[in-house]
Amino acid sequence: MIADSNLVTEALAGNRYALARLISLVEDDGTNARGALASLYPHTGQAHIVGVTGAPGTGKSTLVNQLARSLRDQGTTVGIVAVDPSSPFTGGALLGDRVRMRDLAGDEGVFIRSMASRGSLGGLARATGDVTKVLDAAGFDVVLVETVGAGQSEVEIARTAHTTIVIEAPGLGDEVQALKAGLMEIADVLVVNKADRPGAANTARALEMVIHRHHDRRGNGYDAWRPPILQTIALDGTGVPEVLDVVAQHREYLEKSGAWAERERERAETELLNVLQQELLNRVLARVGEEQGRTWVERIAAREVDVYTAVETILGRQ
Ligand SMILES: Nc1nc2c(ncn2[C@@H]2O[C@H](COP(=O)(O)OP(=O)(O)OP(=O)(O)O)[C@@H](O)[C@H]2O)c(=O)[nH]1
Ligand SMILES: [Mg+2]
Repeated sequence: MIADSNLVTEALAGNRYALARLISLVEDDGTNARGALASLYPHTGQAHIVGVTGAPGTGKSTLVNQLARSLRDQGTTVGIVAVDPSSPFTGGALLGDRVRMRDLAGDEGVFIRSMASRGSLGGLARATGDVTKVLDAAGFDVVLVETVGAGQSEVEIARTAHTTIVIEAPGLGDEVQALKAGLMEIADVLVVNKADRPGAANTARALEMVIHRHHDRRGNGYDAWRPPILQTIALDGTGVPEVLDVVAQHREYLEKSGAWAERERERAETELLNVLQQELLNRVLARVGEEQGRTWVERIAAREVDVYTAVETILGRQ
């Protein structure tokens, strides 16, 4: 057994067992996790964090698997975080995970972690960010983060990546699926997967129109990157090297334009606000106490007091 206090040292030294334990510790949060995160944080900031998001079943897991294999062929080490929130679509994810495990098992240059669903989506976002930090600190060159782009929280997770790949697939509906989830906003690279299926070219064309209209509206600030649209067949790897080329180009663009530093600041700000919000809420709730809290809820529901007056009173008492 390795003591919790040695986990960081061991994990950073390349001990995979320690790394797995450290990730579990961080996932579960708690006091020990905070200490571990504090000591590993100075070692973060090296990895290229690449988010892979899109509607359920578009082929995210299959593509992540292929991207990881191609990166390994280039000698690049890869951490993978697969977020699998409790959803009715987990069948595909599980299949994808199994495929991935088999292909990449036994390779020291790859570390895969599937995230269990958390109590809350906010908790999931926090845990994903922290696990990504662990893999970054452990020295993986690229960290691929797979999230189902199905809601605001997933969009938020994707926003913490340096490069976000949004995946579409033909035949998922009449409209372009990603539009609904607001994923266009965060796409740095668009991939139409399942290009072996009919309709892929149409999907690509539809995306082209939308993304370029959207891009032109963004004006010409520092964000001069036009998200390229690529087609892939993740099942056999067709188009995957091209995706990696574009991802590398995006990294170069970020570094040269100053957008890399800008994204780091954005991430720091989002994290600070999220943690501050959560901590303040926890502290206030702890002081109010469960019983008092319930009393306030009852009084608001009974129209004895409105919510603003209630909050003013609660905070005034701190
Ligand atoms: N025809 C075809 N099928 C594909 C392709 N890529 C993936 N699939 C299949 O599509 C299904 C879903 O693939 P996954 O990789 O699990 O998709 P996912 O987006 O990770 O799914 P969730 O995690 O459940 O949202 C699987 O049956 C894959 O084999 C492709 O390029 N062509
Ligand atoms: Mg999946």
